[in-house]
Amino acid sequence: MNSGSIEYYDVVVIGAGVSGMYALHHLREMGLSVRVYDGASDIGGTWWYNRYPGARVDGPGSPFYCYTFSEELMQEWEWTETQSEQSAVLAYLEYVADRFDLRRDIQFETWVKDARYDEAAQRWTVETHTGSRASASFLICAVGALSTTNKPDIPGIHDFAGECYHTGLWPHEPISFQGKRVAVLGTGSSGIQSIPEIAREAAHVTVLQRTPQYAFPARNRPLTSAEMAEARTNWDLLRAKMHTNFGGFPCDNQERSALEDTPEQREALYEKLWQQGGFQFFLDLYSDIAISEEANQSLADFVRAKIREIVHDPATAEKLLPDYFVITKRPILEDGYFDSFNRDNVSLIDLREDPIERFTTNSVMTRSGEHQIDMLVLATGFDAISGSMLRLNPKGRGGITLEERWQDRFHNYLGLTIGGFPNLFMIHGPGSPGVFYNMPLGAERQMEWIGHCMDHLKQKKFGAIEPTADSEDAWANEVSALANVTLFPRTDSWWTGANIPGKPRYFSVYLGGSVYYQRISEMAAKGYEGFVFEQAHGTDGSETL
Ligand code: N01
Repeated sequence: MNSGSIEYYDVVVIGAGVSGMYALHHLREMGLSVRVYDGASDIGGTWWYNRYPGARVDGPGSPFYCYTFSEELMQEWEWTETQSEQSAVLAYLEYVADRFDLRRDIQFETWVKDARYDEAAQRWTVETHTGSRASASFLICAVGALSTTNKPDIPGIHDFAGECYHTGLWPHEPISFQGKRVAVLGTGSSGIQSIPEIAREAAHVTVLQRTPQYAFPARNRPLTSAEMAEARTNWDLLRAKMHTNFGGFPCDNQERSALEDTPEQREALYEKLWQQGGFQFFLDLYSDIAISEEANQSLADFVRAKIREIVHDPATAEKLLPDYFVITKRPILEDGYFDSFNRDNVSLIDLREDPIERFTTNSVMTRSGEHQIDMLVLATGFDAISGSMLRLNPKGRGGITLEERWQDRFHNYLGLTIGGFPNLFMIHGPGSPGVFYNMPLGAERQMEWIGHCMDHLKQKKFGAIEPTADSEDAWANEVSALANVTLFPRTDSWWTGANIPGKPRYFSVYLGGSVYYQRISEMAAKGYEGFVFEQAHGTDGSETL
């Protein structure tokens, strides 16, 4: 493959997380040559980086947060908890990497610093931070929807001389909180998972909260051998159900409106789901919680009452009460978070009434005074969905950068392709269901579409594919129309880009769930409607498809 200082492949994949790993496997099965690059020193992506205390699957959970492409894998792997901890998910991914011999085509500790489309050659050239270069017919960006960390620019933050860690870039060596005064900035999933763990050890934890959160009981528990056996025995059926379920999990889609029930019936359902816990709460909810203000209000009131019940000090409980539509920020599962505020060593600062003025070498100063700290934990989340694509900033036709193309919105077609960037495909990018769908399954389904598309090009002797501007606009309208019938766009969240100053503010996720996969299949079946093709320009001495 080596020709001078450049290596030639059919496909370059950027990212060796859940999506990139499957992309590699699938493309190799198609007989293509593939090189994967990842900045980390091993596979796992988000599961490699997010090692903060308390990190676990906070979705519908095991055993269905997994790949589905291999029946053997399902039969062989033993999940032990309903919400697997980070180390268990990583162990699973390591097993997959070994089982399918993935690492031999992955170059670790390698950042792609440039990716550029060569119009004459109809190929992408990528350059890594070491100066090595590779050329490929296709570029697959499996760069992660939640991997570019958000590090807020707060006065004095760089002066802080104590230990400072971001939950999304947690060190690999053990971190001790023993005897330390720790401030945690941020109360999203990562903050809410880590605060109870840190509080168990630390001398004191100061929680710096900008927006209170609705959080629901995780009630993580061991998976019984009977549950694992049932999942294995019924795998075909369950897998088929995952394909039709809205979010990609083996459960029934709910169709009942909250408004069909009396307030007492609603309360009884919420109580039952609260006691049951886990992500199933959201899957068994009424269908219109995120659509009808009245339905939403009924659940919001229920959760606020629960917070008041759990937190003993009424003034602290008041500060913890969210005042926006419930579940319009990513729903959070908690295990002892609200209860942490009943401990003597945990205090809460509501940044809306007592904002941070600055950090010093050993403290955080808020309007009301100075709080001495030894450690700062930034649980401040990610430049989500589009951030990692923009960090890569590929250059398309005429050298246009993605940053230029995406200045006003994240133009794309089918959440997979971008006009002006031929032969580039995204997995879990803007315009796809991404974080609203079972992510390993979503990656498989998008990758299968991409594989078919590559086959189509080969059969037709096309050298390049890209979407038209009209199809991008139509897709943007479809994405917005789906979002606008819900309450989601009405709350500031990382889903709407509101957490990152200057980011285009709109809901960029495709909210149609599994319908998305029908839509992209339809477009393919109609001869890739909405795309333009270019004949292959002929060979340039390199291998082509
Ligand atoms: O990040 P977040 P996360 N000053 O963006 C606050 C997935 N995940 O890492 O709400 C002060 O949710 C910010 O405040 P606000 C999951 O999908 C999965 O917790 O913007 N505060 C918020 O409280 C999740 O949703 C798992 O006002 C600032 C917090 O920081 C997603 O990742 C585990 C601030 C950030 O919360 C992201 O979760 C964990 C500032 N300048 C996460 N900037 C698993 O499944 C931000 N904040 C294992």
